[in-house]
Amino acid sequence: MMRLLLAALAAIHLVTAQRIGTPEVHPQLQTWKCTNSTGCTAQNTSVVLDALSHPLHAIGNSSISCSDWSSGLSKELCSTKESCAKNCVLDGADYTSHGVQTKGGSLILHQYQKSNGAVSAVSPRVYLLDESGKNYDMLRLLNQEISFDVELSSLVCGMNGALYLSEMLQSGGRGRLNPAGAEYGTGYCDAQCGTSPWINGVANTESRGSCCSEMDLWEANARSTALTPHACNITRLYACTGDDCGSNGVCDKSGCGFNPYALGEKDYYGYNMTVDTTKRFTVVTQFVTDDHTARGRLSEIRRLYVQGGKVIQNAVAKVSGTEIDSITEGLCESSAGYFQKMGGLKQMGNALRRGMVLIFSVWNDSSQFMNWLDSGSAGPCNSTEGNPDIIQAQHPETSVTFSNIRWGDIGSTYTYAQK
Ligand SMILES: *[C@@H]1O[C@H](CO)[C@@H](O)[C@H](O)[C@H]1NC(C)=O
Ligand SMILES: *[C@@H]1O[C@H](CO)[C@@H](O)[C@H](O)[C@H]1NC(C)=O
Ligand SMILES: *[C@@H]1O[C@H](CO)[C@@H](O)[C@H](O)[C@H]1NC(C)=O
Ligand SMILES: *[C@@H]1O[C@H](CO)[C@@H](O)[C@H](O)[C@H]1NC(C)=O
Ligand SMILES: *[C@@H]1O[C@H](CO)[C@@H](O)[C@H](O)[C@H]1NC(C)=O
Ligand SMILES: *[C@@H]1O[C@H](CO)[C@@H](O)[C@H](O)[C@H]1NC(C)=O
Ligand SMILES: CC(=O)N[C@H]1CO[C@H](CO)[C@@H](O)[C@@H]1O
Repeated sequence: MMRLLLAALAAIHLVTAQRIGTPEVHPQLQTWKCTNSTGCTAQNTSVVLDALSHPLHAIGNSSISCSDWSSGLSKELCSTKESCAKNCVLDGADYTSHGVQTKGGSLILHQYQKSNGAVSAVSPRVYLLDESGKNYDMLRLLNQEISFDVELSSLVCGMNGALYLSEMLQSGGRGRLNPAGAEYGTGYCDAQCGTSPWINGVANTESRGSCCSEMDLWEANARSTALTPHACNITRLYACTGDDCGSNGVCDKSGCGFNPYALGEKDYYGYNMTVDTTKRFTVVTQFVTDDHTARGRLSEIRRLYVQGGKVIQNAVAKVSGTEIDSITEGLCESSAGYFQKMGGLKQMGNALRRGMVLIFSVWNDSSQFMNWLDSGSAGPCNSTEGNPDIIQAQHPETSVTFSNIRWGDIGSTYTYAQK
């Protein structure tokens, strides 16, 4: 029965869809769901690398690539969506060689990989799958909180270890031209509306951008950190063209951010500071609504930390004479005009209510050296030390570890009341 079914499926793929080659083995990453009354329950979730980190090649010849990050789609094999689907096969990824390792509830991402003595940048980006391993886990965090531990002492100036949410499709856009779907990491989008060779796993022959609302829970290195919602006035992945993709388009690219240093609190976060980045700590983010239910309107994004068994309240900054320690309508009014135009916290809250995909990445920035995060008014780094060439030469071991990822009722995730 099974064999007949597989044969039938294979036959369908042959005529209609880009095929699945070698199987995918997802690294398990245990996460926890928590409630006030029952504590935290473990879940057998796993992670998947982005589709572009999977070998995608011509059928019958694995040395002919169908697309990659830099050069885009192969002109010969992928002139149309249909031909691309017919000519190409997607193989399972090798996680270790992409700098990704998990153990229990812990995920380590390395920026560089050494092979045969040569160091190369791998910049892994992975997505959280649900317990079936077939679809993304949809986190619905309105009137909830999420917490995780982070160890980022080796993330120097210019690096970014990120943990964030994007409103991707639960299936990764699985369909006739994309049988692989979330299982092979398809369907990425974010508020920068970037252009990738694929949109929802289908060849992006018109060079559109992939836009969707994005909630940056954590973009940080050992010197600087930012918490930033980015709203879009569309729901789920929207394939933009022209002005829609730009900074006056359907997404707010700058966001309504909270970076303690940028807000004047320069001794709060860093090596040996109030939040001491030489050691591991817990980051808690709470999505508070106006009526304290999941039907309400997102009114505040709160942050706190736990380190060495102590709860550390967020930095308190002065913005136009008012003390603030969270992201509120007031902060966004005064600092994030386009975020407001795209619907602001209310719109961000709608995406959190519908469900978003949890994303982990580590990356560097050869064009701006991550200055927007950690240099000038944003942080203590100088404007050139984030140059990836310097990082590669001096800190090839740079990495981030995320662990103990928990979400649920406000107040239920960071006491570690395990069931
Ligand atoms: C989770 O995985 C572990 C080890 O693979 C297994 O023992 C356990 O039964 C699984 N739990 C669930 C709920 O599937
Ligand atoms: C695969 O493609 C490469 C590069 O075009 C070529 O050198 C090689 O001969 C091909 N191999 C097979 C088995 O067709
Ligand atoms: C979203 O914003 C863009 C740019 O301001 C605008 O052109 C478009 O009409 C807006 N769409 C909706 C649904 O509000
Ligand atoms: C942090 O403090 C420890 C202990 O006092 C010290 O050994 C270390 O050099 C300090 N690190 C930095 C980067 O200042
Ligand atoms: C920036 O910092 C690096 C590392 O500390 C240092 O080598 C470099 O001279 C600094 N550059 C400037 C312009 O201050
Ligand atoms: C959970 O407990 C916190 C206080 O610790 C309270 O603020 C919150 O409303 C509770 N949530 C639920 C769903 O009971
Ligand atoms: C996105 C980006 O700029 N990545 C760079 C990271 O650093 C390596 C060198 O260490 C570059 O090759 C990448 O382009």
